[in-house]
Amino acid sequence: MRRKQLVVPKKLWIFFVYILVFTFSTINCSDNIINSYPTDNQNSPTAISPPIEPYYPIPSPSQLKWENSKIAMFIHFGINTFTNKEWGDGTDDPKLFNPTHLDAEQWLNVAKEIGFKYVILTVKHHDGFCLWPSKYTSYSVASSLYKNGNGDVVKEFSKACHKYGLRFSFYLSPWDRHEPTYGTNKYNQFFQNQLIELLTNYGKVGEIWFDEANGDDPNGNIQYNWDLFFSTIRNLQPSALIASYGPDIRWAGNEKGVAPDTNWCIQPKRFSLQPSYNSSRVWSPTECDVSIRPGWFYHKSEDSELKSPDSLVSIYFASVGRNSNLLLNVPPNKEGLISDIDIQTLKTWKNKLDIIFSHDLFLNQNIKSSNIRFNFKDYSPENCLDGNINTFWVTDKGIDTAQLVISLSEKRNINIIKLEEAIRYGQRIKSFAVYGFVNNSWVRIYQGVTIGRTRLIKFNTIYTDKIKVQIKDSYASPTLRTISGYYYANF
Ligand code: FUL
Repeated sequence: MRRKQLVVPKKLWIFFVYILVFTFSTINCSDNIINSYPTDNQNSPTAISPPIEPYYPIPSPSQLKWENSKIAMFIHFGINTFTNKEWGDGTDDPKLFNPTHLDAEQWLNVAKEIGFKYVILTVKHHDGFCLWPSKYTSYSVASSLYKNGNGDVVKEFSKACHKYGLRFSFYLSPWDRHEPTYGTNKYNQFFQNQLIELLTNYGKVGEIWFDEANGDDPNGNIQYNWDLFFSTIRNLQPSALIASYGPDIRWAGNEKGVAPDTNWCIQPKRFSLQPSYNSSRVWSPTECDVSIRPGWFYHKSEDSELKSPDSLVSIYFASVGRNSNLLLNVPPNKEGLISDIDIQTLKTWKNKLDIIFSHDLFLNQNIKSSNIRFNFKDYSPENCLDGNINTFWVTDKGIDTAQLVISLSEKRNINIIKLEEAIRYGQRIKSFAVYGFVNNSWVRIYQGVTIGRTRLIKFNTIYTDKIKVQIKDSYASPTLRTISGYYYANF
């Protein structure tokens, strides 16, 4: 009897090869995935695309969520609000603290409306006055006239944060000009006790901001037990991020809201708690703090000196647009409310940003790239133009340069381009340029080093239907999740 020969149809062969590629790429990544964050293609459109190998270090899930927040509100409020000072010396009478109409929901309402994703309150500034009734000092709301000493501003604030779905975060000054033990070893225990109160009584914490400022100790002789503080936070609030002086978020280095033009999240390891993946480098994104007013605390005399909405737009470009988060301070007044003038300024600023970014000229236009990982749709350049930050383009392994050309259905005025890497796989691009096709030739609009979560490029208006993004060099196959183009006439 003649045996029937098994004929495997071509489609089935392709399927076998696909399964093989998938299996090998998974095995290949497994080394890296040990001790790392889950970074495979969990958010990709289909579950079977081979995972992308991370380029370490990469953001933790909390850092990633934080970076995608982009903007946050800082709230400086305390005894200084009532003494008209910026730095109290710790001797002001706590009875001076008496906001007559304090309404944390008003603060959160404003924050929500503007689009801030987390809010950081100064629960204790350098003067040592606590906005919560700490058991460890009498220098707090408990000794004030506010609610006859029965108030707890941190409770009201945290409740409002949880209610409005914005991450409850706080600034706690290590420098304490009131506490008698300050400067001795005992102070570490005092600070630790206060930290535990804040970490255990107010629900989930998003970010904790430690300020390095100390006017009484300019050479930094005071020793804080940072290891103790950091490990306490990790134990009690594992997803909270420690910022400014801390392992998770880096201060941008000034109080003007401006990040360095070249801004890497990849940084030398500084704290033992930072996961470094067997290398000396860690993931450390920047946060740019700045106040809407000249001072950090409310002063009536500054009501006419608010930053203009236009200058806040420039600050947005110089912070968010340079791979950083923007932390904008809006201080409540003596009544305990954010003043109308601040709200109006914020609203006009938001309105301007909405107008600038409302119409993405590249959305779902035509795009071609010189390379696509496995030629898979899940990794195709169309993902950069789909308005979805979870989909992205990536090249084949070993391909570190590439070019992408966007063709618009018609010529347009363009003066802003937004680029974003899929940073959950690391910050990979280290040199890039952008060109516009004008008068039959490619004109260079911009060239730079880092992109990261967001790079905003502002340039003199060009009228074109073709834009080219050239990735000149990368640490690993480059990824991009967003390429957007805009036109704003009123710069
Ligand atoms: C500084 C402080 O001294 C200022 O008062 C303010 O809190 C700012 C955010 O940080 O170091």
